Amino acid sequence: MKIALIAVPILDWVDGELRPVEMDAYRVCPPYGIYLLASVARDRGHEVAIVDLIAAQSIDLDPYAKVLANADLVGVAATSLCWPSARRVIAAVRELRPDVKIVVGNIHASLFDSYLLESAPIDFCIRGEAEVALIELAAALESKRPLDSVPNLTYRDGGRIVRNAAGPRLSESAIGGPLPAYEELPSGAYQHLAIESSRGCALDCSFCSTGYRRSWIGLDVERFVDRLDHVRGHLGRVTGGAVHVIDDELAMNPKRAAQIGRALSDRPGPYRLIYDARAIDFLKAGFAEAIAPHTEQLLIGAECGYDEGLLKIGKGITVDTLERCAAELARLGYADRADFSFILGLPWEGIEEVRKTIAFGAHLFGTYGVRLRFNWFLLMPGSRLWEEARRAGRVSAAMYDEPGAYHGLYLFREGVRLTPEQLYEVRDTVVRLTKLGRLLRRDTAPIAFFFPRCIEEAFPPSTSNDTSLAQLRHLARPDRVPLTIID
Ligand code: B12
Ligand code: SF4
Repeated sequence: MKIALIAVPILDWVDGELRPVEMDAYRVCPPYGIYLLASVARDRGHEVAIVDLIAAQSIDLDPYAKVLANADLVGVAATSLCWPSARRVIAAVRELRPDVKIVVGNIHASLFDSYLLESAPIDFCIRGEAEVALIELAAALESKRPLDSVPNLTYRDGGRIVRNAAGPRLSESAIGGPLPAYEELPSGAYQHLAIESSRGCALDCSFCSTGYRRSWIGLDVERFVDRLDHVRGHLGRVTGGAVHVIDDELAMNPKRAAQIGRALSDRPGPYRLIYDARAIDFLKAGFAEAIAPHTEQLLIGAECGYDEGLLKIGKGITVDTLERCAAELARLGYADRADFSFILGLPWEGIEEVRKTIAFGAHLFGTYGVRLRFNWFLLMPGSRLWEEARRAGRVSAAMYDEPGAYHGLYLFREGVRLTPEQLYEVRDTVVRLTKLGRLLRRDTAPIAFFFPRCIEEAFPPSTSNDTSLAQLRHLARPDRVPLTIID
């Protein structure tokens, strides 16, 4: 069967035009899932074309007209923030090919299968892992078999939407099957390569939207390192020269992760890895020491600067864990390659909690030299916090249909409850900290922070204290209101 697999970038309005933004403008690393599924399907005898619109930085399908004209099945990947672009791409595919079967996969399809089938001109959604489901779907379509045996599939059957049962989770050896088709990576499009050493996570943090929570499968250490060596053969195609290990948390099993570090030390290298890991795991099983020589950059989800908040997050860490982790990284000489990522404005937070988080981050930066990222809380579909907001009728799947929701005022205000004055206070504090950081450290951005554009637009800092109500009263009773001078 001829299959076209499409990766789409996040688009937003910039100067009146829809353009790739955020991570998809920097193109940190390729969409691993798409390059992997391409290899899996080829391995089973299908002819696959990869349409990488993130690499192309455009959702114009003209260059792929021939591929799409010949496809029997078109697959589109969609995270929640990519769904607005995916909808546009799907509409364009439908216009070119009213007859072709379209399947949507990835996290947004896993979360909102029936909504997507009802609201977009698609035929199928595959929920969760697709290595088996996509192949089974292709086989069923080729042989015109009924679809009820395809695992993880949701589809329309007459007027009904049918959700087939999910198949078992992929085994370790299946996750370590064919390698992603990086021989097709457009040269110079991405900064780094991507690879997975494990899938899922043993935890279930309240803000997190990753798919396989409380379910973790790690590749055998030697199998992973062999795969990493194969993938590194494609480093010439990327600009930055590192490999992003895209696991939710690399050291979910710290003993295994330490073995990975040691196995890398036994091979020629160099291995320049970028990865996420929990603070607590750097304090176990010699992981921090073993992975140090292979670390290009790492991200630690520090989340809050106070224990009550960390308890509500549910990551099994405290501020003491974070402090000990920062100290360990400093002792081993790579604190300056570690980004401690904090969330500001979690649903239970007022200004006091946010101040505590910033102060704690500043302390880690000043004492141990770690880098800081301050991110605003965003209600992201799939998390327990999003589900709470949905139950309260504050968010819905439809809110992620159009570009711009990510930076929109509504979603921001539904997540972050600080007043505009408090938000400006936070901005001023972090900006002062950032200036100090630049004086202390030579790297350009030891502290990353952005101020929400929607707040700047809706509540500009220069807004005077005049209220519309006072003005109306002025008009109604001019005799009662004294002359005012507005600068
Ligand atoms: C690597 C990664 C990134 C990379 C992405 C690189 C790239 N160009 O794709 C970087 C670092 C750039 C990134 C950025 C962001 N990410 Co991210 N990212 C991940 C991460 C950790 C791994 C993704 C991955 O490759 N997994 C391994 C592959 C094998 O799994 P997969 O992609 O899910 O693919 C499988 C299935 O989904 C399915 N499938 C996938 N595509 C398709 C297509 C078809 C047609 C079919 C049938 C099936 C199918 O089959 C695949 C094989 O089983 C996930 C968490 C996770 N574990 O999935 C978060 C995750 C996807 N990211 C998330 C977020 C929030 C972001 C950011 C917004 C972060 C930020 N604040 O900027 C941005 C936005 C990115 C975007 N375009 O949407 C959320 C998304 C939540 C949501 N509801 O959308 C996740 C789930 C993390 C989380 N903990 O909440 N991310
Ligand atoms: S934030 Fe990290 S530790 Fe928590 S559930 Fe998500 S991936 Fe797991």
